[in-house]
Amino acid sequence: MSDLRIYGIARTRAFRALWIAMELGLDYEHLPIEIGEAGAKSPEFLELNPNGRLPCIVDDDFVLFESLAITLYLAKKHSNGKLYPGRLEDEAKAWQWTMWALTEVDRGVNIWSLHAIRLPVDERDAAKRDEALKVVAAPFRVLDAAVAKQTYLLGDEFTVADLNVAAVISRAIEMDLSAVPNLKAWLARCLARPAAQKALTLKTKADNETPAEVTRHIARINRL
Ligand SMILES: N[C@@H](CCC(=O)N[C@@H](CS)C(=O)NCC(=O)O)C(=O)O
Repeated sequence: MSDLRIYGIARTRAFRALWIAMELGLDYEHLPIEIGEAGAKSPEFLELNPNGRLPCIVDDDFVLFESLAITLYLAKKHSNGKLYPGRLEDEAKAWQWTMWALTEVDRGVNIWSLHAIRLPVDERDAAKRDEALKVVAAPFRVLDAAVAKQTYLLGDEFTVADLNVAAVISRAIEMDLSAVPNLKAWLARCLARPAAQKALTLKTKADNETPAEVTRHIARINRL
């Protein structure tokens, strides 16, 4: 049995943990548990993550929740200065972009994808979808400018900063991104990486197998 266990079906934010694990070539066990009573809200899982949310990892006997804390931890532990920056300032920039992704664009992209793509057509709310586009427009221009002058967020090399931001906004690849062409090219570049493609294959399969009532439940419990 592997020392690293990643909990959460790939449709959820577990995608982020799976992507970094594949990027780092780690040996891991994936437990694709669902949200809700039988999965993330079960007594056994609540022992690991009392939030009852996905993902969570167990690394040997170390337990960690919060998807982007997981990617930062695994990158720092295993990347030997490659995916995880060695310089203090670069490390701080990786934290900056990680927190930016969570606070500025995570919710907006999620709302957009539910009301543009994932909910059954007659249950989508065009007003919520359009409002979400307005919410992400300004931060997307900031990201567009950042990757206009260099290939990746910290320079010439792909790092965990790119992985975190690209993973958070991965569903935006289906938006009309013509107003932010540098962001569009950068996102496509990040998602074309072999590890991202492998994780996306799992995510797309899980998306396609998700019943409408689960998507409806996600929208309702998160007030999206
Ligand atoms: N900030 C957390 C959010 C985790 C989260 O909301 N996960 C969703 C799936 S993507 C979940 O488990 N929702 C079920 C629920 O809220 O009951 C993270 O990034 O890990």
